[in-house]
Amino acid sequence: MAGEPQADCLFCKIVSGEVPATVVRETDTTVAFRDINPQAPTHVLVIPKVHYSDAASLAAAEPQITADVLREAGGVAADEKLDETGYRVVFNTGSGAGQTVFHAHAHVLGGRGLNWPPG
Ligand code: DGP
Repeated sequence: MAGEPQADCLFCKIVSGEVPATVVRETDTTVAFRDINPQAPTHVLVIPKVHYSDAASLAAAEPQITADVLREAGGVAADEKLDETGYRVVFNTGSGAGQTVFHAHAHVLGGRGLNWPPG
């Protein structure tokens, strides 16, 4: 059923605690944890606790939780003092755009110069 935990989903296992992660923030609806393969000095993933495969399907079904994810991304940036230097929030969507884990997640990247356009 939409939103329910998926047995084969890595990020659902992080939500449940079955797979460990370095959690930096948590709310009733979201978890933020450090990326295992950081691409910047700060690289944190913010995920909804409910399972949707990507940001667009999350937003269509759960607009409030989508807002929670974005608010928490801003909270991570503030915690990591990225507000002044700037940071990037990225939702890779689809394998052609580099999505490898099909549970919606925001990448929060900062702590170094970030080029535009991204590769
Ligand atoms: P994406 O490629 O946009 O689907 O991002 C998935 C990210 O998840 C990628 O940057 C690496 C990260 N990742 C993969 N496996 C793990 C894990 O077991 N723990 C943590 N903390 N991050 C993971």
